Amino acid sequence: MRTQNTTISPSNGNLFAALRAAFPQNLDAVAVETDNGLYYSWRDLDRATAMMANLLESLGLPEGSRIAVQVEKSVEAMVLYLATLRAGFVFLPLNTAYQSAEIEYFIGNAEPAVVVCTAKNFGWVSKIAFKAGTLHVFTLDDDRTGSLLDRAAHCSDQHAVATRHADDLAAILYTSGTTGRSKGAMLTHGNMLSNALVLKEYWGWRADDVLIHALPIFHVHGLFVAIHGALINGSKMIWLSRFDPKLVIRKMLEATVFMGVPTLYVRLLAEPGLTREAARHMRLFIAGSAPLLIETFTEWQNRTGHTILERYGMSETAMLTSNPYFPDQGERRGGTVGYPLPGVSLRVQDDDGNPVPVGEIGGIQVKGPNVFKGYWRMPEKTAEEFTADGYFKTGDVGRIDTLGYVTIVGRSKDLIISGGYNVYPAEIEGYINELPGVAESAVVGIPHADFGEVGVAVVIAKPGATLDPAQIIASMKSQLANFKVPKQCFVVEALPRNTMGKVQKNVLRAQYSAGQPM
Ligand code: MLC
Ligand code: AMP
Repeated sequence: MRTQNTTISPSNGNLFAALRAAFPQNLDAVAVETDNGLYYSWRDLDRATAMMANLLESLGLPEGSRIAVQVEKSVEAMVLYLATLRAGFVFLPLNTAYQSAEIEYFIGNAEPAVVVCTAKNFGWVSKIAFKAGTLHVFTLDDDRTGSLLDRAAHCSDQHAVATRHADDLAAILYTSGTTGRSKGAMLTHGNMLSNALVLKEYWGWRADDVLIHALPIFHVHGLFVAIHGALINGSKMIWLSRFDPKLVIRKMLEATVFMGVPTLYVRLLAEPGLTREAARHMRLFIAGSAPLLIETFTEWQNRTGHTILERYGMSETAMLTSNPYFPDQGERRGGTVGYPLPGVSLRVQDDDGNPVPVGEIGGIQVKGPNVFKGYWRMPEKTAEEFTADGYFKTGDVGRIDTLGYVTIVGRSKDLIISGGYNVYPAEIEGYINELPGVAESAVVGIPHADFGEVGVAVVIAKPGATLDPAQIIASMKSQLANFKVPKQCFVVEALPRNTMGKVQKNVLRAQYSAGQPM
C-alpha cells in the first residue's frame, strides 16, 4: 500500500502555495504547450499569476470576494484562476454556454466583486453585473487580448502568495438541485489540495508525465482534476482549446495522461487513427463525470491495449472513488468506479438511514477532507443534504461489492448527464411551463450514442391551445445554455401518473428510449 505524499506541506494553506511549490526546479522548462503553437514556461506561469494577483489585490476588494469568470478556454483563463487563488479570492467559473437569464441568476446570487467576460459579451454581462453591485468588469479573450491583461501588464511580477487557511473558500461551483435554482458549492483550499495530493499518489503521477488537457475549464474535471493533477506534479500540459479527436490522437505520441468524459472516448473510438501504435506512448487514460459504458471500456482495451481507469466525483466533493492504477491494488473493473479514495469514507444506506448489506443497492453517502463546506448562502439546504453524523448525501445510487468496488446504478436526484454536463429536468420543465399555451411538461433523459444521455421534453397543451414542438425547442435555444435544450419535444394528451398523481418518469423514459412515444 502506498502512503500519501507528504513532501508538499506548505505552512500556508493556500492551494496555490502547494501548486507553486511543486513547480520543477528548472523554471524555463515548458509548462504548457498550446494547440496554436504557444509555449509557456513555469516562469511564465509564475510571473503571469503574480501580475494578475497583484492586479486583483490593487482593486482593494473585501476579503472573500468572488471573481466570476465566463470566458473561452485559454491559458490566460487558467492563469486567472491561479491568480485568484494566489491573491486569496474566490473563483467562480461559469460555463460559456450560459445565456443572460442564467448569468443574471449566478451574478445576482454570488454578488461577485469582479466579473470577467469576453469582449463580445461585455455589453450585456456588464449591465447585469453593475446592477448586481459588481465593482469591476474586465474582458478576456482567447487571443490574449482584453482589459484584464492590459491592466495586469502594468503590475509587478513579484507577489507573495496570500496566506489562507485550509478551511478558507477557494471556489464556488454552481450545481443545480433537484428542486429550485442552482446552488453554489463552496470548496475550500483544503478540499482541493487534499484531493490533488491523494490523486497524485493514487494515479502514480510521474515528473515526466505530460497531460493532454482537452476539457473545458469551468467544471471540476477540467479545472480541478486535470489542472491540479498536472501542476501538483510539475508536469507539462498539452493544452487544447477545444476537444478535437484527431489532434488528441496525434498528441498522444508526445503525452502520457489523458482525461475525458465518456463522450470524448466514444468520439476517439470513431477515429480510424486510434490504434495501439498511436497510443503506445501513453501511460494512463482516465474517464469520469458520467457513466462509461462497458462497451466503450472493452472497445478501448481492444483498440489501444490500454484499460481506461474510471473514477467518480462531483462538484461538491471533487473525486470520491477511483479504480486502481497500480496492479497490486487490484484490477480496473469496467462498469465500476473503483474504491473509495484514501481518506474518503463512503457508505451505502437505505431510505430510512440504515446501512444496506454488502452488494445491495442504496444511496451513496460520503465524508472526507474533500467534501465541500456547504451551499453558498443556503444553510437550510446544506443541512438537508448532510446526515446527522456528517455524511454528504450524493444523490447517487449504488452498491459496494465484497472486494470494495463501488458501482453506480442510478441517481435518486432527477438529473440528466449529457456529454458530461448536468441538466436538471426541473429547471427545463420550469422554463417550458412558462411558455404560452403550455399546461405542463416532463423532461426525461434517454440513451444517446454520442452524449450518453440526452433530454426529451414531453409537453401537454392548455385546453384549446395548439403547440408546435419545433417552436418550443427554438424558444428554449434562445434562452438556455445549448446543452440543456432537449433534443426532441413531443406534444401529447396526457402524462402517465401513479396513484398518487405523480408523473411516472420511468414510464416516459422507457417509452421514449424505445422510440415509442405515446
Ligand atoms: C454540445 N452539445 C451538447 C453537448 N455539448 N448537447 C448535449 N450535451 C452536451 N454535452 C450540442 C450543442 O448544444 C450544439 O447543439 C451541438 O452539440 C454542437 O455544439 P458544440 O459546442 O460544437 O459541441 P462539441 O464541441 O462537440 O461539445 C461536445 C463535448 C462537450 C462533449 C466536447 O460537451 C464537452 O466538452 N463536454 C465535457 C463536459 C465536462 O467537462 N464535464 C465535466 C463536469 S465535472 P446545437 O443544436 O446548438 O447545434 C463533473 C464532476 C466529475 O461532472 O466527476 O468530473
Ligand atoms: P457535477 O454535479 O457536475 O459535479 O456531477 C456529479 C455527478 O456526475 C455525480 O453525482 C454522478 O451522478 C455523476 N458522475 C461523475 N462521475 C461518474 C462516473 N464515473 N459514473 C457515473 N456517474 C458519474
